[in-house]
Amino acid sequence: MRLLPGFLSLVAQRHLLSEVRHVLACAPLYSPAMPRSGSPYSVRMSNCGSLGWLSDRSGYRYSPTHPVTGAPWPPIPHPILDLWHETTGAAYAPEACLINCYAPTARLGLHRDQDEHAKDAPILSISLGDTALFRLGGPDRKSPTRSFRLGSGDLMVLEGPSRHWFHGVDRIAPGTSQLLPEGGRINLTLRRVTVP
Ligand code: MD6
Ligand code: FE
Repeated sequence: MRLLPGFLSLVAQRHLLSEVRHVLACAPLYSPAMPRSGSPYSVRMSNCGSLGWLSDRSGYRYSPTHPVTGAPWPPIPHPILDLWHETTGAAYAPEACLINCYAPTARLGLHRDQDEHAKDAPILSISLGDTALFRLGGPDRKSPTRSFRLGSGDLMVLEGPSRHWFHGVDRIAPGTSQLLPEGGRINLTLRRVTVP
């Protein structure tokens, strides 16, 4: 895992946020459901890119279209693609950019990202807004974990073995950033889905 704290200046964060808002105007946030139980996540989601990650009663999958509007996902904005190439060093582009939107009380349970065919490709995470208490474990659900803060403008690259480690968001620290007027946090995770 590679943490890049404070990688984005405030100006860069504002610019990225406005790109994300444009994406969300076209691909609105929705409340996904967990497989089997159908219980809602506390996090609202959307995507951009040729493929978007979805969760519903029937499971997890990548889809070229929005589950509510049926429209193709909007493209990944260029400044976000530039960050991918700059931080991962990958020559290939990501296909999916998942947008996770946390209200002040939202959290995300311990999970692994394992729905991608490109098992060796890195994942880039971009945090905007209130600080998250992020938990990173290891290869097994029972592996020891540690937690650290992801603040607005922090980037994290999961690569090598850490690409397959368990992780989650324990909580959001309200009022730690002024970036989002409504409060809360937006996280972008960029992934390669098909083998490059
Ligand atoms: C989040 N992030 O930070 C959730 N997954 O809101 C993730 O689930 C994640 O940060 C894979 C790689 C990096 C991540
Ligand atoms: Fe994840």
